[in-house]
Amino acid sequence: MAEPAYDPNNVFGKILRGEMPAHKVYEDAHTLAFMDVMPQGDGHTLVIPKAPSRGLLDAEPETLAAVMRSAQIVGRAVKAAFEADGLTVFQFNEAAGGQTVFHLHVHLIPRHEGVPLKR
Ligand code: DGP
Repeated sequence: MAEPAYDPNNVFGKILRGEMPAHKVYEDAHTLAFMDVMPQGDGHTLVIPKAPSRGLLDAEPETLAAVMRSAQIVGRAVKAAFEADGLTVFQFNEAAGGQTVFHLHVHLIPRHEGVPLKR
């Protein structure tokens, strides 16, 4: 089945266009990273592409490469900043897959031994 079309009227599209505020921590030509407003752990950060991608399934390969490059850069930085023991990375696709904001994003959560996620 074809993936639904990208709708630019989503909160991350608005953040990219400067129509909504965000606590930005990293930006390059192809991606933006900012803090999650409903963190599941200290340092919970999101990495998004500037390209209009709904999720993993419709994104161009170049977009996925740029997002994962930035996820590595930002993941290293938040793990160090929060003196974490590890890093959890996850990504959801479509409502049935747990996605609530329909602009591709990768979650990065620094993790400490024995500390569960908040929800
Ligand atoms: P999901 O689509 O299930 O991967 O989750 C979307 C995440 O985006 C969720 O952890 C909360 C976060 N979020 C939702 N709205 C905003 C917002 O306006 N600003 C920021 N910074 N994060 C948001």
